[in-house]
Amino acid sequence: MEKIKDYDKINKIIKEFNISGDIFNIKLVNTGIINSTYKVMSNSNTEYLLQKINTNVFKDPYTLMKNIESVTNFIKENDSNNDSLTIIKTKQGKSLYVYKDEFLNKSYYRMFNYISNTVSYNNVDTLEIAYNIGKGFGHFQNVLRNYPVNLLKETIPNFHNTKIRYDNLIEAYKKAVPTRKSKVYKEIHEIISKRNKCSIIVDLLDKKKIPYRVTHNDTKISNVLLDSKTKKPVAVVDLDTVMKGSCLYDYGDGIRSACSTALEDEKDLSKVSIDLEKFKAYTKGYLSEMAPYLTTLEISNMSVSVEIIALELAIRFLDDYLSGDTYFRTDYEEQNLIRARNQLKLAKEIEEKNHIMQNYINEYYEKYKNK
Ligand code: GN1
Ligand code: MG
Repeated sequence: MEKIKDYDKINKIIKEFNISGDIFNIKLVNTGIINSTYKVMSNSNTEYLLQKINTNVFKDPYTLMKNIESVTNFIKENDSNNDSLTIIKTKQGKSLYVYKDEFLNKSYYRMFNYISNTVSYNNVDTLEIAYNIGKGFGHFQNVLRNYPVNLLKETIPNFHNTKIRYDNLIEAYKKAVPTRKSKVYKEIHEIISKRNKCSIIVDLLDKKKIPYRVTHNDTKISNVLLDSKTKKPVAVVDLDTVMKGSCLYDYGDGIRSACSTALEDEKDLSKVSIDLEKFKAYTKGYLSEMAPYLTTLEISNMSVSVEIIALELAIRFLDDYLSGDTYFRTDYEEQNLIRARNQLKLAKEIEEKNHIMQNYINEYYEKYKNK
């Protein structure tokens, strides 16, 4: 946890929300690389999360909050096993508080309850945790199977459209400053050689060969809260990107996040690979929830989806590096380039293990499909 720069301002903003008791403590939580998050404790023993929405990324915060409100209400009504976020309204009964600075620039804040007796992880240390994260995201998709997918608005258009992400990267490369352009020559060529992979899932959706489902779109491990004692999944959080999409992106991104042997910005590429034991555990957890509902084409594309999402992340990181680091938060000059190289290495490792991975997927599918 870091020190808070604008303590007085944050303190004032928190008071705009309908919290119980008085503010006792505020801490900056630094896990995401998009929004800024603060954990707020009140003297009535209740904990909250305050978040400033990054409007550079989420252009329409009101639509975003409507999606979240609708999905969390649906989960609460239809899921007796798991919990979901509760939006804490402002004293005016709104789901967003708009802060205006002295130049009348607006920033948007929202608040959630903090789900107590839960933990979240940035690394998967045990197979039990990998299984439970897979199960948590699988359960989320399972519960939302019957949610009318077209009610959801697109909070970030073409978010997991790997084809468009690829085209954007090529444009960014053309426009980039020479100093940065000269550093990515090898990576750009590697990505170009994999161009066909970028269209696989998008084409299946476009041609209606696989269904649109309610998807989370940011299935990193820290987005499943686990029970602190039993380590069973309790709730899925970070619902900003809940939209319609392919379950393959969620599954692939979950494996990418839970089963890489190194952090996303590890520089030593020899450390970056995929941990097959964690992969098996996550896949088991996921399929124990979703196997009965997936189509044959979804199943047969599961292993390649992991490679595709790693490639997509490499593309997005490289695009941001070439465009001057305006999207992802960076702590040092070449962090986005390092992240891109890391994800390309991961994609290569996954490609090599593709058959082994798909065999396990088929095995667990058979095991759980009739449950
Ligand atoms: C961003 O901020 P965070 O960590 O929740 C990004 C994801 C990436 C992830 C990579 C809205 O998520 O798509 O996978 O970074 N979220 C958005 O670390 O772009
Ligand atoms: Mg996120």
